[in-house]
Amino acid sequence: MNGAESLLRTLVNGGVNVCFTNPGTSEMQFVAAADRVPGMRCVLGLFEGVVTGAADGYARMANNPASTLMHLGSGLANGLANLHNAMRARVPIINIIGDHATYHRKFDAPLQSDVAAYARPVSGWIRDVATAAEIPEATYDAITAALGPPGQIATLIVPADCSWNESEDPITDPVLVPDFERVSQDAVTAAATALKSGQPTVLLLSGYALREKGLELSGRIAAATGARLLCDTFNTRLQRGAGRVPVERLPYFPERAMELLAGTRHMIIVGSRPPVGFFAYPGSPSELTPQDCAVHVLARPDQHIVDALKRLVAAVGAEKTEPVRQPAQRPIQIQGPLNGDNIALSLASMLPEQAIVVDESISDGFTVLPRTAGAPPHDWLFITGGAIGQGMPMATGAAIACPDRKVINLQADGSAMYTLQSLWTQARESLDITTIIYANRRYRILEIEHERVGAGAPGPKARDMFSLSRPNLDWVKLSEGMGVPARRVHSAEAFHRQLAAYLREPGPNLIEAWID
Ligand SMILES: Cc1ncc(C[n+]2csc(CCOP(=O)(O)OP(=O)(O)O)c2C)c(N)n1
Repeated sequence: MNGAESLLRTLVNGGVNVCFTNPGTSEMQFVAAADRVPGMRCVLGLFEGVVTGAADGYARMANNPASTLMHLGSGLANGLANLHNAMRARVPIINIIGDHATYHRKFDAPLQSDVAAYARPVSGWIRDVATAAEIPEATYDAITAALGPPGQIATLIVPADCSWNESEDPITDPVLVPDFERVSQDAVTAAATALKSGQPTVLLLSGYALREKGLELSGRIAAATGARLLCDTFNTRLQRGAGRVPVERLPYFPERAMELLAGTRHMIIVGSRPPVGFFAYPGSPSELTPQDCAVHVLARPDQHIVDALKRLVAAVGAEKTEPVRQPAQRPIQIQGPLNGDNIALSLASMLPEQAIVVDESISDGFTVLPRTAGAPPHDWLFITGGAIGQGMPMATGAAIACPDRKVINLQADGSAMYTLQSLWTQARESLDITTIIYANRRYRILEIEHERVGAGAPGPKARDMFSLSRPNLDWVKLSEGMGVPARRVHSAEAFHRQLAAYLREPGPNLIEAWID
């Protein structure tokens, strides 16, 4: 068996069953092995940003890593922005990067590059294999490394000769999921003391604290002690909706976040970090925690968050306390201009139970979270690292992880243009995704930021750099050109009707919401 086949079989034996691919010549042995090895679903993406973003979306929903297959340094470099987002989301991914044959590297052929150097900033683990024989063990180690804790990107660089040379048998041992470290009793006691102090206290939640179990425990603590529940602005996965424990999100703009935190005397960090501004602005601080607020770290992201919360529930005597739950609420009247808020209301009125919402709505989505709070239970995926072009790939990966759930991609048009090839993969794989394009035809957030950084009102050149008109993008044609049915709508009523129709049908489909 050659190295590529042993690699593929070790992945499948280790429970890695999906590979998002964009192969080249140095990955041909892997491609050939896919035809011999059952159990690996290979999903082609037509740009590496699609491949890596899809692997992120998959991991968030499957709680298991997908693999990617990319072509040398250039292929990996194309996928880096979404690997950055995935790294910030702390999800597991196994990158398989083909490289030139070991003996070919010294000739500096055109595609020669320092693959490890491209991989380093986003990878928690890298191995550049030197022989075919070491491939099975390196692959097994990559799976273990990716699983964390809490979850990280493992990059395996595979020279072409290591792929085609005779290798060892694939590893069949079960993958040992790493244990998450339990937090110290001191950390639990310090948090409990703060909560019992009677002073204004916030629990800042992230990671697994935002899944149902973590929220339930946090809700008990909050109800028993009067503490407030907050979460980061951009989260890997937030489980929310009617009947679940609601959590307030830290606002994006630092001054709003500081207003929300004003008066807080204790901040208990649960899988998060003390909050900082997304950007710095002239004259405003980077750190958002009030100066007289004590910060207590209950659990770091790599520690056992749910166990820490359980122990904190016990320490504050909240075992029998009922948390406050989100009441069910559906808006009924939607009319007027087509804008972000009306789209939010429409969505809230018909969001299907167990929907997965992939949110890259940027400036038109400011009200969508509060509006949908009382919809039936659903999952919300955010763009975690601020690198735009994540929404469409992430929706693609989430739909592959959860074929029985409706995926709704709230998608700003400028960000959509980075990775719109995702639509083709969605069509080819028959994924049940409804994409809502907020066609405001500009980089609206940058118009806002231009003022906020103190540069004043944008002049003609600046406005031109924020405009997506001249020509306008035709999302119906773009979408249909990649096999995804689409409709353009100009009013809130028409949007509402179209969304209802598309949510009834299996996707993929796309609505271009023309926002004036
Ligand atoms: C990879 C990457 N490139 C560039 C940016 C800078 N950037 C942030 S928002 C934005 C424009 C977003 O426009 P759009 O998606 O249309 O949303 P809108 O602002 O109109 O709501 C840009 C270019 C970024 N965050 N990430």
